[in-house]
Amino acid sequence: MARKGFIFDLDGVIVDTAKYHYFAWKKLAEGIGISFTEADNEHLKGVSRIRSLELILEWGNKEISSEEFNALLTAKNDDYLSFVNKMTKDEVLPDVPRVLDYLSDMKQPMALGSASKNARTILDRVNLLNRFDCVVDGTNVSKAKPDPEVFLIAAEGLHLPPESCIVFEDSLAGIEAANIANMISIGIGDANILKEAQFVFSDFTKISNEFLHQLISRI
Ligand code: B16
Ligand code: MG
Repeated sequence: MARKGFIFDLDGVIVDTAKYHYFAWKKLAEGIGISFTEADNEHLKGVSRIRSLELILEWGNKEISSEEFNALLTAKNDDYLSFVNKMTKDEVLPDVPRVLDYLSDMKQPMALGSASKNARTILDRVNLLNRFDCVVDGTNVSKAKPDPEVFLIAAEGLHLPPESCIVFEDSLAGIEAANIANMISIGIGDANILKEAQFVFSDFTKISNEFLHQLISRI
């Protein structure tokens, strides 16, 4: 059986932590007089914590000192973690466990490739930390998606060339990163948004074991 590297994004692919980011960013933004909607939150998916705050300040036309900037980042993350710390394995998105089990049975290497600095904490909360051969997160990368760095480090960690890797991503920037890395990009979400992905599925319930088998077998 061929070996392929299966790389999973975290937020929006394995769990839906976007809602917790939304609650925490909304509290922060409104606390400094900037309105913040769910539509605004969409633009922060896959974007690093620092860049997210820069964007919120740009949208609100607000300038703050670097001390205040850092204090706000800490407060946001504390809020976010208060939600994360209550997560259970029931929050793993539908059919993710079935896909991980199938790929394990097929002896396929698996990695996590996320922008989040909290990725290990979240995986631990939902009992999935030991399912990945390699975890690359916001603590390992210096360049944000669409830069392919996160996925290239994951491929290296799996000891596979990028062309043998397959990426599951919910963000446009992540799909771009996978394409630039020369990996197969699989969008999880809306096909009208994730236009650049090679394949798009609304969620993992639509991804059959037969399809996974074809990915493993293709040259
Ligand atoms: P943290 P992903 C991303 O996760 C989120 O989509 C994005 O909203 C968040 O700002 C980013 O992680 C950083 O997260 O504040 O926990 O370091 O989709 O790359 O798994
Ligand atoms: Mg994501």
